[in-house]
Amino acid sequence: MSSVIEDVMARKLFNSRGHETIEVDIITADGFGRAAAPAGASTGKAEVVSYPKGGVDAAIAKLEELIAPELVGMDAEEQNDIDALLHEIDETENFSNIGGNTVFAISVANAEAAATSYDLPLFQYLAGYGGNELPYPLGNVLGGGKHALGKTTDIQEYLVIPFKARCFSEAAAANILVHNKIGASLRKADPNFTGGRGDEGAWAPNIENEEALKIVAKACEDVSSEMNVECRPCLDVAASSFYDPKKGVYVYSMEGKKRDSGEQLEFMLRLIEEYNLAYVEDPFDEDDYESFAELTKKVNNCLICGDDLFVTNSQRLTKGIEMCAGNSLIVKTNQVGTLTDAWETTRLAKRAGYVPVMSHRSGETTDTHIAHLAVGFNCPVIKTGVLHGERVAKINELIRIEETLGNRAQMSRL
Ligand code: 2PG
Ligand code: MG
Repeated sequence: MSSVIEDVMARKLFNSRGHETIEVDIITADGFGRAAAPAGASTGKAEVVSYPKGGVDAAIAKLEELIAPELVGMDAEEQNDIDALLHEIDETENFSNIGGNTVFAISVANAEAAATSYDLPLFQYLAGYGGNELPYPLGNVLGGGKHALGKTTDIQEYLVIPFKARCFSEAAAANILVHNKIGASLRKADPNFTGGRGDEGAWAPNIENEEALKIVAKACEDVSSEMNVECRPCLDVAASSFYDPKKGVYVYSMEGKKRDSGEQLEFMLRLIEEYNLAYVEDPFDEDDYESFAELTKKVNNCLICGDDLFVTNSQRLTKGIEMCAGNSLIVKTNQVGTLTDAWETTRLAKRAGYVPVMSHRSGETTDTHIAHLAVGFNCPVIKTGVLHGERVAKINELIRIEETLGNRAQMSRL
């Protein structure tokens, strides 16, 4: 069996928003890997640059001219060396020369090519024999912000996590039931609701922020008793997207209200306590480590997660750990570029007791690698949508992984 790289190819595809994206194929002597890059809409400003000037076409040209000739002949098993080479070829701090999404697609396709060279599924190749824990699915059920059009919630995502689910497929079914019940409640509350959804398949109603949370919390409660699980509501506030840095306020347009940092902290605390939230992502602006630390200190039994705050970047996470800002982080490999970088940040998080949450992006393809990365990196939670084909693709892949593991499979310990 040989994992020596024989060919590297790239093509232009479309993502779930109809935007262009890059897909890479890597062929080894005995294996094959293929990965397509996702795209964010509410991106953190410290993320790497997705594409060089000229977009996907320029990225493909650079891959063909600069990268592929270097990769051919290398061993796909040497993931660290390959990822280091990508940094070297790029020569910038933020992959602005060859593009973070080019790097992402190469890095992930390479890992898969190495795995298949040895007839292993990617999750098992990444984790060795230890990868037998399935993550809890954190599913987006309602929202707005930058992921929907028109008048809808300022808070970007209302999500559900089904604790105490006995297996992954039961967890997925619980999230779908919560999504369905919310749809029914929204139709009851507003007969004019046409069933509109945002980028990730979550309902996008014209409703005030706390009203929405009430509906989500009630659906969680109902499903918890019907299915004998413990569904808890969660939020991705994506607060940077409605923060006005000049005035230092969060602008809640649905309520016509503005909140300064102190008021935002009080508001978040109240929502966490009143609705028993299990998880709150990006409750403050992406540079406000202090408020993250304040909130983390005050909560009990709630994950305070940094997405735009950390952007899967080990330096930003190190600062967060030093300041005790948050207790969880989002892992989106294309925020940082390579698999090796994402793995290093995940390991750093674990050592510091932060819970890593493997995550999709709002613009996706049917690529299912995050399902494998969640299990392979041993992330206790995966954030992916509940409905829409490109979201369900990840959920279905986890159901297959659960089947592959057979009676070794267990839900993660969180
Ligand atoms: C987020 C993500 C995914 P985007 O903010 O967490 O839900 O959105 O991919 O637009 O950054
Ligand atoms: Mg987020």
